[in-house]
Amino acid sequence: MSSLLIRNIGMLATPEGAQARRGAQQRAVRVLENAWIYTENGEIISYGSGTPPITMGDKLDADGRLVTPGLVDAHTHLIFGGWRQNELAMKIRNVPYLEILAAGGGILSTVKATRAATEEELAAKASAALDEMLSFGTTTCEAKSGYGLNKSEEIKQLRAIKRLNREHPMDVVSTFMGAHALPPEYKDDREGYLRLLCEEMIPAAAKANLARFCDVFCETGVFTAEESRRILETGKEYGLIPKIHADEIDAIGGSVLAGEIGAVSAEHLIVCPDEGISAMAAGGTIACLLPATSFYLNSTYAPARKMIEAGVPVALASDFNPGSCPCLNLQLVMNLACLKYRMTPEEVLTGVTLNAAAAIGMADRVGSIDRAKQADLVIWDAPDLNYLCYRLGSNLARTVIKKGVVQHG
Ligand code: IZC
Ligand code: ZN
Repeated sequence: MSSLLIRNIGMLATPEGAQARRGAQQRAVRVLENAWIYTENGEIISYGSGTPPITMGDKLDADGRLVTPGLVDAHTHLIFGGWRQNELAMKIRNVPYLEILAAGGGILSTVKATRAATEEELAAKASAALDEMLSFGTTTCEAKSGYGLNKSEEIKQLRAIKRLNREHPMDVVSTFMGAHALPPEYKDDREGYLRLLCEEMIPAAAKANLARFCDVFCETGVFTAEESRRILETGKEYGLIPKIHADEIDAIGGSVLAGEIGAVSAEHLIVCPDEGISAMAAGGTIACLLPATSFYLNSTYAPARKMIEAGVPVALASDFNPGSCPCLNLQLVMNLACLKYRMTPEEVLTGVTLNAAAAIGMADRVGSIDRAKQADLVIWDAPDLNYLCYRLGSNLARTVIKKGVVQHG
């Protein structure tokens, strides 16, 4: 049996429970001072404040620092070939994201580079990204396919995700996103690609047990709300839980659809209309917000306060991808959520832990410091939660613990 006692914790801060927290509950974070946590075999056994009643096992002195649950990154496009630094000059000249895509760049340039790579190469590259994420305090993440855009290439990406989940300490949750763009081969045959998605790609991904979720890029020039509904309903038939990229650039009905079909989460929501917020509140959909993408696209920011006030649980994620957000650092996402969304540090902590875990079906195992949850923990170079959200541009993750084992620090 392996055990670990973390003692001398200056502040322990965690949301509570195994479900997404909404409204005022999102900021109801449990805070203990002068605390300790005891773990065995990768699970949290007990925690409290004052002198720990346990003396056995390995010990770690937090030296008066802040400890939180490991961060959960609920939205990444982790698996891809190449990068897109050649698009920076266009971005500086204000060429819009959708214009770069329509000209065959953007996602489609990453599709080319991803198709040219082997499963092993994709996994090796993503493994380095996972190492970096761990070093910033992320202990669980989601990863999407979506740069293959045909059956075998999407399966190749999903298999790379499965391999990483097995071989890397990070828990990696898999999402099928064959509906990320129309592939060049189907440029003049939308119906042909929709049929390929619904009749071959979704069934293949689901039957091989390679994905838990199905996601669609519902956007002008990509997939309409009606097409998105068809794809996500098909996914549901095969047991894939719906997610949707909605209202990132244009509001074309994605958030309303998310609520209507009971999507577990809707992503981006930068220009989400009021009716989308009501639909998500009614449908129990989590708003998965990606403020580093707003920053990187030079766009506006999602109406997070309105969402919290309407009772929509807000999760926060990186959106790590080679185009609109080449960023792996959730600490930066936390800064931006405070400053641009006007979320409090307590709301932000719930957004990057428990609500993010709920958005990827992991809230029963990770996302809070609770008995019987995984011992995924971060000791921060910070005395309290305010400090963690206030410092900008440093990596404050001092010790990162995954399933009771120190992985970084
Ligand atoms: O590669 O541009 N928004 N999909 C939807 C992305 C960004 C990823 C990309
Ligand atoms: Zn995305």
